[in-house]
Amino acid sequence: MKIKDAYVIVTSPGRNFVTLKIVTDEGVHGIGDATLNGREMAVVAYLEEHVIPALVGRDPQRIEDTWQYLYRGAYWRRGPVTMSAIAAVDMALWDIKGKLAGLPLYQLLGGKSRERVMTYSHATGSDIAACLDEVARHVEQGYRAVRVQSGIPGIQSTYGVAKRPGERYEPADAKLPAEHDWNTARYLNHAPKLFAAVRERFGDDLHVLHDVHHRLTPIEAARLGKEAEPYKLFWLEDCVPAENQQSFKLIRQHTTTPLAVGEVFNSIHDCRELIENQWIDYIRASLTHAGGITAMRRIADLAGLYHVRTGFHGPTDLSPVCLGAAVHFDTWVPNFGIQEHMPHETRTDEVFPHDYRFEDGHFIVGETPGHGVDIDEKAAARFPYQPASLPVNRLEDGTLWHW
Ligand code: CS2
Ligand code: MG
Repeated sequence: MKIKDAYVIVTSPGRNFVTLKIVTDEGVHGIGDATLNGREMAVVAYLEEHVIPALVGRDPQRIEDTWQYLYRGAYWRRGPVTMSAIAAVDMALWDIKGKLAGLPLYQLLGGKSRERVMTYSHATGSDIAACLDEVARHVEQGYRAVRVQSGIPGIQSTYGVAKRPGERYEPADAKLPAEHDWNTARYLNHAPKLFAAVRERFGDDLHVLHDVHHRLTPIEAARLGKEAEPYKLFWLEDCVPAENQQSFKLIRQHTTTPLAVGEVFNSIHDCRELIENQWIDYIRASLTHAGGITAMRRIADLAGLYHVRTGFHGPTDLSPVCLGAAVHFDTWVPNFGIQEHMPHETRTDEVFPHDYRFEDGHFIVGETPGHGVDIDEKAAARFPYQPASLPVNRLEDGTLWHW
């Protein structure tokens, strides 16, 4: 069997998605997600210029060899563009392997470790009261775990909070980034009040999560972790930028608040020290950005040795293809923690028909062979690419900060 054809489909049903489709000479096809939010066309070029020419003619069943060929064979290793491209190939080949075997992906990985996959979603509000109402709405929908973010007095634009209810918090339709403002002192004074209010209204049973989005220094993160302890967070996410993995050592020495990190990671090397030193509790890398199922399995196995559990990134800027594959992975992985779930728009779901289901705060995996997600190319063609940028962040004096 040989790969006969491979091509990239870019579609924007609400936001941009990059999908790789691989077709075999026996007519079986598989798809993979290659979406890198705000840098979509760089991955398209990488796939079209460097990956697809190497795929045509290869045996689609040799997933491991193809992964190594694309990783080692490029000489230039790692990086989000390369690893998203490799991930898309990997996901599509696992999809094909499942179809050839007549088995859903979770069966190929080792079968079910659980019946359903716990998810968390986002409650955001312009202030604490509005955020609490959003938490209530999510609890009514069945969520057992909710991420809470609220506007901060004195800061105009806060991470995770849309300008108006129902809008996205990440402006996605401009070539140049929007500029946000940031003030660490105001944030640090505000965040514990939000956690206290959530616990007071919803009691102890709800899992409460919070995303700092890389804004703090290690000692500031340590202070927040300590002050959050009475409110028993499920996790504190991305409390510092993690290029310097040692930062987490300092935070860990000061607080028992569980720490999650990794949505911008693209390889096992980005998280090795964090995991081996048990400085974190949840690893958040995604199948799309960290090299696919083949690579993520190694990260999860390493994490398992050190009591670190998975908490995959699942924002709307990853396509249903990534989410579908993640639900299979989550159903199998022994050291599963939680799965992020930001519901896709209806038009996105229409472009990507899938068989995973959301029920009572959990995902239920489907039984379709492969990862169970396809692309309707006619529907995709109705939504052309829209250049889009993530925001940047500045301090009050104009210094560029982390967004
Ligand atoms: C966020 C993301 O889901 C999360 O935890 O941090 O929404 C993130 O801002 C986007 O995925 C950026 O592309
Ligand atoms: Mg995040």
